[in-house]
Amino acid sequence: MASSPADYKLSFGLWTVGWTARDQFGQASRPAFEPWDYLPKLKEAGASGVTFHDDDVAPFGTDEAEREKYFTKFKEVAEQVGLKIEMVTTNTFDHPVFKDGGLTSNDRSVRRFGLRKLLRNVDRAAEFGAETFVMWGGREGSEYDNAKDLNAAHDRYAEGIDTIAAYIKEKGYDLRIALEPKPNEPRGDIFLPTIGHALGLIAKLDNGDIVGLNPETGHEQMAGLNFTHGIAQALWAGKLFHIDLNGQRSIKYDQDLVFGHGDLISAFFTIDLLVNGFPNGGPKYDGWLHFDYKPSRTDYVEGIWDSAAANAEMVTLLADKARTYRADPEVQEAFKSSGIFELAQPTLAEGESVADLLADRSAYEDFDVDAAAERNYGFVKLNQLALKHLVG
Ligand code: GLT
Ligand code: MN
Ligand code: MN
Ligand code: MN
Repeated sequence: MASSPADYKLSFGLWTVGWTARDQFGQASRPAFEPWDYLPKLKEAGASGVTFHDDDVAPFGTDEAEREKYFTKFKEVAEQVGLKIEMVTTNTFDHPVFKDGGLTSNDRSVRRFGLRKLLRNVDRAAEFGAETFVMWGGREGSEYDNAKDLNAAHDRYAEGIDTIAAYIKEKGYDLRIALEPKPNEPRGDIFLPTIGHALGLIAKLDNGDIVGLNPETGHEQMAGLNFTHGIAQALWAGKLFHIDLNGQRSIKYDQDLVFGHGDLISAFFTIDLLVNGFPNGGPKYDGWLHFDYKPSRTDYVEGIWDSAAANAEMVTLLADKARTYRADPEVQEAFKSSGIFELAQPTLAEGESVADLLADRSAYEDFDVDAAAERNYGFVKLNQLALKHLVG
């Protein structure tokens, strides 16, 4: 039976449907509405969760009393509509004060201001019951390699994240941090450009146990990388805390298309992994499927809701196909002959030592390399089966 959006934990950033389509070359092509005005339609589009930056709800610089009114109203409407605020993130990129970064600016007073803005929003996230606190450091980086002491920059980035993580623990908040990598745009080069770079930094943190990742489809693809492989490594490391699904066509500016409207085959395997898990079991994602896309500038208000619904529909369509693909006996047979299950078998036998391996003549001296080289792995056949399920 066909699944429906209600079968998944789908959520949207308020800044996605709320984007008025102002870009580098042109003014807004759509009107802006009040933050809470988007919520009923998001629900209708298939969402059960919503996320926001502090400044999406109350504009930067709004005075304290006014600010609280905005947040109270937003929370009230979200509750009425039945949308969970599952993640909260902080805008440390829009205001020109952050032009050289929020946590890695060369200007120490800016870093202290950035940290305060982030900590204030951690309190908000906890108050609103969010599970995840996303940190996308879009302005952390440079255009010129001599613009920063790169060692100090990494020290400051780690210091900032560790300070926030320690604060979460000290307050006893049930909240985890998810770092979002991106290779470039708006900075010429952004720190933590890929999933792998972020995992490397997390491993050095004092409070890295509550720090993981929020990978975005298009951001890895902007770097020419394989998104499914990336989230697989994050899962393997126990660090896939959240995910930003969208579409991107090759290495170019950040397109933020509807999920599946970029590399469709990759989107299929992404959903296959997220919904079905690894073929041999192992860590499985059970978090939110969060869309971080932009309704195209050529669409007007109606198009916001067409595209929001398209994201949700892509997940249901791909998930249904991924399930029948896995359940297909022919696919399972192909998995078997391609060695998919064999890979789960440890290379050394249980209790076998390196000395045992070295003494095993069948592993080397008597190993028939020519016969092994003639193995037909059948990966093309297997892939064709997947594509038959995808387009069939
Ligand atoms: C911004 C960015 C996104 C991030 C958001 C979270 S902000 O829109 O382009 O990829 O997920 O800060
Ligand atoms: Mn993006
Ligand atoms: Mn994103
Ligand atoms: Mn984006």
